[in-house]
Amino acid sequence: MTIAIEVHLDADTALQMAADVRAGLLAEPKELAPKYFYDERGSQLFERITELEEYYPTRAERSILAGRSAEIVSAAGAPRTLVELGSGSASKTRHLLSAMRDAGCLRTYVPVDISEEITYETAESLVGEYPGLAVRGLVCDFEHHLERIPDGAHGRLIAFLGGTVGNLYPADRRAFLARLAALMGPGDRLLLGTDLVKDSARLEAAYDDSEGVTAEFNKNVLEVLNRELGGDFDLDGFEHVARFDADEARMDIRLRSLAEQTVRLDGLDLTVGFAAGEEMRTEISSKFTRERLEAVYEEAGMAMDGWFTDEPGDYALSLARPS
Ligand code: AVJ
Repeated sequence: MTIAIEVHLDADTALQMAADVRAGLLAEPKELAPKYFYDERGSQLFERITELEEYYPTRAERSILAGRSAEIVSAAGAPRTLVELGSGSASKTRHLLSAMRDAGCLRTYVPVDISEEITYETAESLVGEYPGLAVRGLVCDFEHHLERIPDGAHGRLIAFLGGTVGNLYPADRRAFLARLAALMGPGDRLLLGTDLVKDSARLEAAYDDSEGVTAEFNKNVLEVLNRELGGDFDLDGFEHVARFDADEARMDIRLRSLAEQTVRLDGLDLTVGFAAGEEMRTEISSKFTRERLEAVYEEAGMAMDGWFTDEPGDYALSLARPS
């Protein structure tokens, strides 16, 4: 069979969200997890963000893959399997798949994504574009089902692109990378996309664009809570805040309550108050340096094995192996 896709989504997902949002709204300060941004509208808004003049990371990552995939595949030891965490429409992945095909090593693509529909669609198009390719997809929340990734006898390249690792807090990031390291064999390599530290004006513009798309994307999480948890958030009662925290080397993204207000979530049987000016964090997006990333790998039981940046040095793809 050319396409085989396993689905691991369950009733758990909804319960998890309810528990998670309740804890976040009762915490001091309040906080929501960035994974709740991405309903259909949120995913569309993120697509628009990637096309904004100010938002450089997606273009930077694509330019590295477009120019250096052959080098990356060779440095990774000509793997037969490409695993992609958060594969989506796999638009940037084709550069890696083509380089693997040209190197004669391409056998299997393992997309891992939360969306069943897009995973099937992508699998169908890719088997058409790469004759002989086997797709063994996984539909799941990869933070929970990492251990279900199929083995690969001849080396796997595990790609985690888009800078999403930057959304994890240091302790969660370390745990996640350590779990990855534990399931990697000596011939496997991680390919990780990370945004790099740069001047705060450019960073803040990338997360607070002049068209207001990022503000809309941020507020959309309230719409998600209204729909999924029976909430009555008034989106006009909040404003988008995006600041670079230089001490922590990360963007800190929040929603600020414009007035004192009360929000009811029937699905949680919960009423929460917001003070005027109160800020609720919705995302962090960490920015790295090469040295910092080396340390991040080391504490997770990996070692950096390759470093590829775009021309201006805005963004990096790095390779790492289990140590
Ligand atoms: C796709 C999660 C990496 O952190 O830059 C873009 C998400 N948030 N603008 C990022 C995002 C606001 C993005 N990631």
